[in-house]
Amino acid sequence: MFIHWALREIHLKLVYYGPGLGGKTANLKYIYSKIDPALKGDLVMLNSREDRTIFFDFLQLEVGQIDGKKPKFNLYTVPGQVHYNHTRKVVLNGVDGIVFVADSQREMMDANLDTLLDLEKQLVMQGKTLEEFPWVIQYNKRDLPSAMPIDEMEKKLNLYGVPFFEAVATGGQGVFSSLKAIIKQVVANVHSQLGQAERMRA
Ligand SMILES: Nc1nc2c(ncn2[C@@H]2O[C@H](COP(=O)(O)OP(=O)(O)OP(=O)(O)O)[C@@H](O)[C@H]2O)c(=O)[nH]1
Ligand SMILES: [Mg+2]
Repeated sequence: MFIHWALREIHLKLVYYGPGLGGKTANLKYIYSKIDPALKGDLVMLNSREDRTIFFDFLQLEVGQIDGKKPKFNLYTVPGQVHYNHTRKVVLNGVDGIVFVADSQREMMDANLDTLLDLEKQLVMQGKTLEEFPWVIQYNKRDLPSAMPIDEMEKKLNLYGVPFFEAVATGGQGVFSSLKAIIKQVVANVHSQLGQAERMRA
């Protein structure tokens, strides 16, 4: 979280995290295509020639008000490919909320698990834990024939019973429900942090 007191703006960082090709960039593309231009910035995508994210995607949204301040949600995706570990760490720095985009295809379950463990490790390095941090799970690619049943995926991935959503990110199904749910969690969290920040400033 970053507070610009003069402009009365709060910047909050949401990161889409998950295995390579799981559909993180597809989420941002869909959100970008549906949001009123007055409430969004440009969609910045840093891709390889094969359309894989090599650094991050970025989109800024303005959403309502928190305690008289304008919240700006900065949405990022990380590169899912295993060898971009350092980049994920950089993008994740200062994160306020996470949408974990899992790939529902059965053959991707190991990659989902490895990526979730990797996420937990990165959070611990920032002094946070998955148990206490705002995050939601999006089970993406529900349209594919090898999609695992949700309750099986839940048992493997949803260790802390966080909100979860079924999605087909390319068609938009589940994209806004996931986004709204993470915003809700982050806003609830911010209220308590804001109180502390105001007191430290006084
Ligand atoms: N069938 C289907 N395809 C999807 C879905 N979501 C994404 N895709 C496709 O999967 C491929 C990868 O999607 P991306 O959004 O680029 O995946 P990513 O998670 O950003 O991948 P990295 O940037 O490499 O980490 C693309 O060809 C998408 O069109 C989905 O729900 N269903
Ligand atoms: Mg991507």
